[in-house]
Amino acid sequence: MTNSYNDIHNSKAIMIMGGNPAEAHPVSMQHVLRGKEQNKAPLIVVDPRFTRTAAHATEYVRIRPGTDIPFMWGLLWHIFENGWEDKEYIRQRVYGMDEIRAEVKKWNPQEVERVVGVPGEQMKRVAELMAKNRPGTLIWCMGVTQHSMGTANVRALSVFQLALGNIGVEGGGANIFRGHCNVQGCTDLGLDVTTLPAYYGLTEGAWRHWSRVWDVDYAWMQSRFESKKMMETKGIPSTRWFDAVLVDKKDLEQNDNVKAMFFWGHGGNTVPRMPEMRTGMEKVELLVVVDPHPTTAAALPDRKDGTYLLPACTQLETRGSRTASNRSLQWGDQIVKPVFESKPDHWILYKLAKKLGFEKEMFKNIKIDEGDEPNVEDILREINRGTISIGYSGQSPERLKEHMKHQADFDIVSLRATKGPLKGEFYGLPWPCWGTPEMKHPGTHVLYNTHLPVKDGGGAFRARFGVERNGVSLLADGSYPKDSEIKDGHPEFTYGLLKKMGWDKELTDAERATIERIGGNNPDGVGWAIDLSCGIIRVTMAHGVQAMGNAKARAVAFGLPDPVPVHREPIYTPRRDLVEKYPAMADRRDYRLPHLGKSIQDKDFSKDFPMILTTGRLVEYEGGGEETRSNKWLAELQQSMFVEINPADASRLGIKDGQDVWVHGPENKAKARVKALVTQRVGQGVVFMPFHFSGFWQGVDQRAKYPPGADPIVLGESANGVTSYGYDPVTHMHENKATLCRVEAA
Ligand SMILES: Nc1nc2c(c(=O)[nH]1)N[C@H]1C(S)=C(S)[C@@H](COP(=O)(O)OP(=O)(O)OC[C@H]3O[C@@H](n4cnc5c(=O)[nH]c(N)nc54)[C@H](O)[C@@H]3O)O[C@H]1N2
Ligand SMILES: Nc1nc2c(c(=O)[nH]1)N[C@H]1C(S)=C(S)[C@@H](COP(=O)(O)OP(=O)(O)OC[C@H]3O[C@@H](n4cnc5c(=O)[nH]c(N)nc54)[C@H](O)[C@@H]3O)O[C@H]1N2
Ligand SMILES: [Mo]
Repeated sequence: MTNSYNDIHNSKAIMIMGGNPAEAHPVSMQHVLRGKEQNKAPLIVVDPRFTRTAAHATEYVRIRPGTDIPFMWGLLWHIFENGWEDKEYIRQRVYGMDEIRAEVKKWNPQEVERVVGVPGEQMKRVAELMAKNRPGTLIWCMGVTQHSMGTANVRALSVFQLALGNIGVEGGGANIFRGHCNVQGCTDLGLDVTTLPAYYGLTEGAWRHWSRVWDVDYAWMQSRFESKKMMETKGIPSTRWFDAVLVDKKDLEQNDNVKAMFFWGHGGNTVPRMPEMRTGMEKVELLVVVDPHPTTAAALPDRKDGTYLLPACTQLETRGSRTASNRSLQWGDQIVKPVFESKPDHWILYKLAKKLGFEKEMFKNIKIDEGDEPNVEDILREINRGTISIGYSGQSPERLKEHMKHQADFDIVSLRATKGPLKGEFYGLPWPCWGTPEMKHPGTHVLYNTHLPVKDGGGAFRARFGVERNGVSLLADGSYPKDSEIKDGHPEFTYGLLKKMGWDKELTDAERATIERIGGNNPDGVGWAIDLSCGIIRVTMAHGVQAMGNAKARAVAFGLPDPVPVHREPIYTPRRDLVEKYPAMADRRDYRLPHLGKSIQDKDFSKDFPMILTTGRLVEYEGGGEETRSNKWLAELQQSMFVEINPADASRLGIKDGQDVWVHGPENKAKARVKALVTQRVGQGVVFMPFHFSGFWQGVDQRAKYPPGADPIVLGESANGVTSYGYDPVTHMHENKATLCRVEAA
């Protein structure tokens, strides 16, 4: 998220794509409504379903699931035709827009209508609304990302905002509403199997950096792995763990199949292909659930031995920092003592490390408090020491606690403290909060904002991808953060570059000593992001310069599949007429596993499974629903699992509202028995299921399987019992927003 919820108060136009904040982010929705009302901002909602959010829209656009790229290019077609793009912004700050133009040319109004289903007039109206009401924000959520083309989708939406010059300004932004409390913090700190914390990657350099932060020997760290190669190989994402249990060993890029699985705060009914996951759960030798609830792991597989439930307590029963959607941190206090014998996650982790014999290394610089609990302040201090790359380094426990104490001093729109001891700082010190806590950087409310000096929360696009490509400069052209002494683009800073600028003399002796220790025989090569002293950041910032460079944003992401995002039909599509022109990606391998695309799309499933199935959220329940379905007040509000179906489809299939139906999926004889909700909310040919239910399996109640007294109040069939294969080639995010199914009266 480049801006914040609060900053939407500044937006002159608001477009929400594949997000239903009225249900999934009801508090944030209040900020959207403020922006809409105060600025008379058009609110455009792009969704295959007429959602509760769409009910607030000034313009609702119904698209076919899985057609976000052609929709985006269709808008840009009008913008380029009319010269509405921000030409100077593109010239100074964007790389590759001409290649985008060439692709966009193909998406004339006729082709957009054929593929997306939106008439040309509406496309033109929406394009004009966004072009003529600037700055505008583009908000998106899972309707855009949970696709076999998720990464390309996200890039197309970002390109749209770049074309309008909407990135790096208040009221603009690419604002992605995140999911759980602290999901942003989890992503930042290592949940992602492709990287060590703070996006350093998995290279030797990254491991050496973190070994220095953790104060352990790199050689010792390496000895923990089977080989250096495996140490630097991406892991297996939770979307596909059971494939690593089930596939033939020869298809795996690791020694052996997975034999043990930890569900650590994972619902289990939240990944597609549950029939296969169930087999995986039955096949592993060890299954451990670390959760306040027994989860779907209790209800689904038939297994007795080698199964453990470690009772974790919730965030309300422990303390520590959490990171919000807009990159800001808050300090949370313990609200209640852990109930029963449950324990905080870091306690469980410490005990586990102890059993495995590496707790001394793992908790070397973290005090173990009374009751064997690792000190959470020390944990954040360790995070601060290492996460220099994203400026997660300045938010010390002490600073965060001050922010909580002085909440009343912060302005609700600018997020700045306007009075009191924290005057000038942004609430929660949203990252990047550059350098050490002592440097007192105020945090960054709006990313890439050249209107502010770097030391006050300003910035520019980073120079992460080199300085030129095929003879074309990747550096910014005449655009720079306010007060910068370098009035042009520049590469990332190293100690060597600092010397060239003659600024190295401004380092303290201690900072220089740290850099030289890290650099060994090549101190000039030490980059700003591994400089544990943060001296390079401190000195460049004093010159108004951003240490991570000043480059153009890449509209063309060379190095990724489809550097220019192109439309590809979902791998399960009813539109056979489009498959040849817009094929899925060829089968490939990644994340240690085979990855199918084209070979599935080549088979026509649409005769037996003619309806598009999409899935998502209800306001009453959260995620897999184990917690919320166990809450009697919420459980009362949604008592049965259902499928939304259009009245025309329902009448054709002889289905009445409230009646039981079978929803059949295209793989593994998947099926679920649910109630029909006949509604205009979905268009013809599209059905929707919420994914919060569990505890029924293919029509059979599994309640007896839960440990006594631990069964949720409401049980129901899982949508993911029906959803199918499909993974984004970059992230392996699962496709759960566009697959096929067949609905029949039960
Ligand atoms: N009450 C509640 N709130 C939650 C959660 C919860 O479980 N319950 N979960 C939290 C989490 S983890 C997250 S990630 C967020 C998610 O929040 P959202 O992404 O807003 O929620 P979803 O309902 O999954 O999907 C949003 C919309 O995408 C639409 N959609 C489906 N396919 C497409 C498509 O191809 N293109 C487009 N443009 N739209 C499409 C769906 O119709 C749906 O209305 O919510 C968070 N908030
Ligand atoms: N079909 C379909 N599938 C989806 C989606 C969809 O839109 N459609 N959305 C996807 C998305 S965006 C997400 S984020 C995932 C969510 O998938 P999950 O993360 O698997 O779902 P949750 O139910 O939120 O899981 C959280 C679990 O953590 C437990 N828990 C709560 N607090 C704590 C704690 O402090 N410590 C520990 N150890 N456990 C705790 C809860 O009891 C719960 O069992 O689902 C994904 N799956
Ligand atoms: Mo999520």
